[in-house]
Amino acid sequence: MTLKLGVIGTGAIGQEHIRRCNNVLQGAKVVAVSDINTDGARAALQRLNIDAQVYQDGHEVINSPEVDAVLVTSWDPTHEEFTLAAIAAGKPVFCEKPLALSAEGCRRIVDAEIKHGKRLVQVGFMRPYDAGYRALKKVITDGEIGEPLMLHCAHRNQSVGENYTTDMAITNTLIHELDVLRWLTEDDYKSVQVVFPRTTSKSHAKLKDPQIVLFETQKGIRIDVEIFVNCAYGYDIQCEVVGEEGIAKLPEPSAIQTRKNARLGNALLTDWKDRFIDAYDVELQAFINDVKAGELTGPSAWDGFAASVAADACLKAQNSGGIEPVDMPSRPDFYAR
Ligand code: NAD
Ligand code: NAI
Ligand code: ISE
Repeated sequence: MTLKLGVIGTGAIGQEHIRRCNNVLQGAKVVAVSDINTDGARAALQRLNIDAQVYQDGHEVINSPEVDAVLVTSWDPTHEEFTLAAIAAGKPVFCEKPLALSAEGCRRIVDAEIKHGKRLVQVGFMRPYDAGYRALKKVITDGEIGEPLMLHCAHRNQSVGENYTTDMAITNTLIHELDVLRWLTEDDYKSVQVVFPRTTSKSHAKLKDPQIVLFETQKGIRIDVEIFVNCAYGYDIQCEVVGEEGIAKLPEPSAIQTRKNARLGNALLTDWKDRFIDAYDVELQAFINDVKAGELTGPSAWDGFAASVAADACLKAQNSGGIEPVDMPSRPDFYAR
């Protein structure tokens, strides 16, 4: 059986996901799309040479009898509404991160899913599917570096647009670390502080960039994450784990080394699409397979909620300048691992 997908939002990642579902992955095809920019949606389908129904509204996609499962790839503030609507329609939904803009919004999704009685939501946290992060986690769980004591991380984007504001460094960018570092350390955050170094001249009035986010976890691990979204030089994700017996570092993406003009060089990537291209393939194939098997196993609405609980504390810390607690409720049995 081919799983028929509806995609809400045909922007950068929407187009990437449509392409991979139809041309790369097995067992699914996109049959319906919507975007507030309907012409843009039509143009995207034409460019991708894909024949799918274009609807005016995301709710029409969700409720179309032709659609078995939904991908939400529209802007962050729309995720909660469409995910709740998919749950109400009883359809599995893959929602890009963040699941909602606040923990309160994620909680509404968690409550709706529990009321439905079966998992329907997978959040687009793709890093646990990345081969590098998986290898890093294995080194830790195999005990090769002893107990983790400190993590030094960086999340750098080449540049962002004028609509990207100081809070989005947390809700749109750091949200990946908020998820993957929980998964990597099998720990929860206890408190957080945000400090602002001198702002780059490449930023604008509504964005303080870079930012440094400092966490303490329940086990006492100290984590620093630099978020620098106008770093200019490339797309760069770093994660170094300092343990009792050694250090483990996320591998660099493979790149050809050149020797030219008396210089030794390794090209760097510039775009998240390329950096995590394989991880996106694996996460969506897992979603398709799990929907067909009748049981979702990837990043859950609870994982989306957990990341947003930490994000809320980070937003508070951005404004207070102080150390803010992260109060994570205990995991309901419904989401038992
Ligand atoms: P984008 O601006 O290129 O695309 C968003 C699209 O959504 C636009 O075409 C817009 O017209 C459409 N849209 C907005 N509101 C809508 C609505 N109510 N109904 C239908 N369409 C609507 O942005 P993007 O870079 O593609 O990001 C989209 C989402 O994907 C964001 O939530 C972002 O956080 C997420 N994202 C995730 C990753 C990742 O690494 N997992 C990478 C990029 C983006
Ligand atoms: P696992 O299969 O035991 O799952 C780990 C548990 O942690 C799951 O119950 C899940 O709810 C939770 N979890 C998943 N992603 C999380 C996240 N991002 N943050 C916090 N919690 C998270 O452990 P395993 O095998 O190490 O898998 C880890 C993740 O990678 C899972 O999401 C898994 O589905 C996914 N994965 C699956 C592949 C597949 O082929 N099915 C391949 C690669 C990754
Ligand atoms: C974008 O939405 C993503 O999810 C990328 O992975 C991240 O690096 C970027 O900062 C976000 O804007």
